[in-house]
Amino acid sequence: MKITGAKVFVGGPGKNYVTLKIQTDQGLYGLGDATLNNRETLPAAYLNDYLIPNLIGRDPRNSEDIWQFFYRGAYFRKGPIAMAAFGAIDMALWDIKAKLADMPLYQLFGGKSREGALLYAHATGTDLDALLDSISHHIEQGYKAVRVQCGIPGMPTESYGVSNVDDNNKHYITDFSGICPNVEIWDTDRYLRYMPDALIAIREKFGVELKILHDVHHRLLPREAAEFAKSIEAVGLYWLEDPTPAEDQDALRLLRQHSTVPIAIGEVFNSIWECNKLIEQELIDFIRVAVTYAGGITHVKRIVDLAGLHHVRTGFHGAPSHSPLCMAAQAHLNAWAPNFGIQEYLVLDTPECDALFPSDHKVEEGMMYVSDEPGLGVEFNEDEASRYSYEPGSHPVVRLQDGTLWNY
Ligand code: GCO
Ligand code: MG
Repeated sequence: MKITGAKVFVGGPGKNYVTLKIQTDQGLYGLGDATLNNRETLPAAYLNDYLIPNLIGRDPRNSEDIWQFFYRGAYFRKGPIAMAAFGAIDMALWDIKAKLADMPLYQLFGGKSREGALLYAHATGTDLDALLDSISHHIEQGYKAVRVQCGIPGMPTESYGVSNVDDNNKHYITDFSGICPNVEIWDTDRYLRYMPDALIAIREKFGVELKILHDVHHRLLPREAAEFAKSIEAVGLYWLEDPTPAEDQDALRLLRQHSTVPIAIGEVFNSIWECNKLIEQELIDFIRVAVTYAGGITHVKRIVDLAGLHHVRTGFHGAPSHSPLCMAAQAHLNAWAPNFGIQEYLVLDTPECDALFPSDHKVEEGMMYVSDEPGLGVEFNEDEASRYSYEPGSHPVVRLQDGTLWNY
């Protein structure tokens, strides 16, 4: 069996999905996602210029050797652009392998450990009242876990993750007005004074059963993160996400010394070499990598297995920028992983998205049910794809009030 060709498509309904289709001489094809949010043209160029010419003629069943060939063969290792491009190839090869076996992908990992995978949705409000309404809206839809992000009084601009609740599905992460980012202003003191009471109010209103998550988005210093985590112990958070930028991994020890709040980190990581210390030293409770950004199924499965040895559960990244292909790859891992925790999920199933990526993966009552179709269980409609093209967009950048650049 041989790979005969591969094509990259960039574009989608309101998002620049980077979709790879690998064709074989047996008519079977595989699909993968290389969408690196707000840098989408770069994995596409890496695929077109370097990787696809090296794929032609190879046996697609040798996904491990192909992964090693690209990873080691590049000489310069890791990095989000390369790993997203490898990730798309790897996903597509596993798609082909499972189609050859005529099995849904999760069967190749070891079958199902659960029927449905717990999801969390994003609740958001420009103030606490709006956030409480947004949480109620998600509970009415059946969600048992919600991430809560709230506007902070007196903060000069909206904080991370806050959007107008009238549009719960709004993709607030990307601004499509151009390639140059907007500036948001951050004030740690206001956040530390306001957010603990807001979280306590949320717990009081919704009771003990609701799983509450909160994303600090790398904004605190280690000492501040320890203070914050200590002050919200009574809330009983399901997780506190990215309390500090995780480049300085030893800093998390301070947080651990002062609090037992579960910590989730990893959405910006792209290899096991950024996860291994946090996992092996048990400095985190949930690993947040995404199958796209972290080199595909082959590499992420290694991370999941390492995490399982250290009581660390999965909480894969599922921002709106991840295409249904990445979410499908994660759905298959979630069905299998003995150390599955939760899956982030933002509603993708607009009619336009469904038309581009038809599938019967299902979301019901805050749970995801994996498709039983062979392979990843997602199709790609190339006629629909021809309606879309790349649109320049950007993340905001964050500055302190005195102008100092901070962490988005
Ligand atoms: C999350 C993340 C995202 C990121 C985004 C950046 O927890 O879902 O923090 O919202 O901001 O993926 O591209
Ligand atoms: Mg996050």
